[in-house]
Amino acid sequence: MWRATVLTLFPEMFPGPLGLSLAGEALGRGVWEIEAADIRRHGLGRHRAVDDTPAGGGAGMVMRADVVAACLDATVPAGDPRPRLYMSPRGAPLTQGRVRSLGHGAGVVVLCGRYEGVDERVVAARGFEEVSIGDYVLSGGELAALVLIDACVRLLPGVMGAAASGLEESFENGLLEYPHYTRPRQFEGRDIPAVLLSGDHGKIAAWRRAEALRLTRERRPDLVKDGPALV
Ligand code: 6GU
Repeated sequence: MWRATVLTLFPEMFPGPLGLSLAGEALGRGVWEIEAADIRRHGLGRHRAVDDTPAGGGAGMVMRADVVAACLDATVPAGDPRPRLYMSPRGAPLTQGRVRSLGHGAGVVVLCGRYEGVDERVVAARGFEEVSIGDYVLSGGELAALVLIDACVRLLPGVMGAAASGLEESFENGLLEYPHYTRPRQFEGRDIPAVLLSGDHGKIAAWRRAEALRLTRERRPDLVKDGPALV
């Protein structure tokens, strides 16, 4: 079974939203599982301290290498084949390709740090790879971990309603998705594009491809190989 182990100071955040809807139903059916390990349980002293002031000075606190290592070593057996990911805005950007490859594996071990970060030595010593979910800063890695796990879980067999529906969406074909419409036929004076009501499946497919390309050129020229949109 695909398994996510999350090391966090806020274990109550898991499964959180992943306990609802398609991911939550699949969790209940045993398609995947999630375990949140409380780093605080490995904290030091009467106050279970998990962080300390940065070497070299400066603002904020840094999570201690010994505490994070103790939590990992007590939670994840040596030889566990799952990749170890440290959620951090400094990390390599998460892509749909990486998500697909993580979804095909045994699962993930995810370390959530506070923004000031985790002592670099435990990241190196325990083989964590830094991963970011975008160019903005979150107050902790937990929301980023939920994003990463959601993206993986929806690709597992038996999670999405229609087996194919995970594959045609944005990024799986390198383009943004075409626009969707449903009833009513007219909404506040706006019609559904006539081609979608024509019953001509060849024309519908061609329209959708053209719209996907148009939207991608407009919004994400970086995704289109033949260069940015002409103005
Ligand atoms: Cl992965 N973690 C945090 N704390 N902030 C982020 C992020 C990750 N990705 C973007 N911002």
